[in-house]
Amino acid sequence: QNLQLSYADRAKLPNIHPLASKLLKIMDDKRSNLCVSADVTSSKELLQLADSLGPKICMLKTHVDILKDYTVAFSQKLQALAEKHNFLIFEDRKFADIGNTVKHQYEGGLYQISSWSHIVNAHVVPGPGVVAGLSAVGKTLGRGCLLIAQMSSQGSLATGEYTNTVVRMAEDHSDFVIGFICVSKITKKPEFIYMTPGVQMQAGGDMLGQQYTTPEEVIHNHGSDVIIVGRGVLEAPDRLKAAESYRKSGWDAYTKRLSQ
Ligand code: BMP
Repeated sequence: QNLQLSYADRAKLPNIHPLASKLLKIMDDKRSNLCVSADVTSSKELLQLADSLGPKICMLKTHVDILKDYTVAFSQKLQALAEKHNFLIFEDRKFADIGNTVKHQYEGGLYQISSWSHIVNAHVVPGPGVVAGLSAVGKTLGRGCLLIAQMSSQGSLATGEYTNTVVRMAEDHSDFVIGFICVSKITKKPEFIYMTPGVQMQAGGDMLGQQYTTPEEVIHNHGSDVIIVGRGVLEAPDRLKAAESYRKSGWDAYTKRLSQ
């Protein structure tokens, strides 16, 4: 399963996508496999989060369509903070339409996501056209895409043969697809990045179907690469302290995995 290969070694693999390589280098440099999910509704608060938690994270995940006050200036400030603190931006847009429509949704509209987000993701329910459409916009910009192979929520339909098909689709588009949203490492390929949401310090869930696993379980037992944490950090009394404790848990689980 290649679970002992380090992030730094994987960054140097001959067939790795440049953006995946960049992410793995950031993770190694900052000793962080933490992606904070900045699910707040004010752009000012989001920028404050990015600036204060920036040193602790390898990636910041956004839901730009929940902001009540999005502006182009906001996206420029977010990009500047990503440069300043050396993290990647992942807009969790979950594209899921025919290729021609997602092309417009990715490039245009109010948000012009392709102009500021390093990484986006997609459901492959429509078939490979959704990836081809996104790739037509993102590939020349050096962007990358994660395919949603599994979900953290209760009753998810993304299981079994569906998940296997997602993996094949990623392999067919490895010039643009850099990895997966998944619950565990679902292929043997060390070139892909495995990212897992539904993470808190204590297993459990919320009232709307979310299910939580711990950083140790995700990184050490399930072989995933990146923990995605929203409310575990956002609802903590001290967000910086919480981010540091998730960073440390995720990193400790990774070093434990390496030394096995
Ligand atoms: P929280 O840690 O607060 O439960 O937030 C999880 C975040 O990850 C949310 O932004 C959600 O949209 C996203 N997410 C998820 O929870 N499960 C998935 O399977 C895929 C997701 O993108």
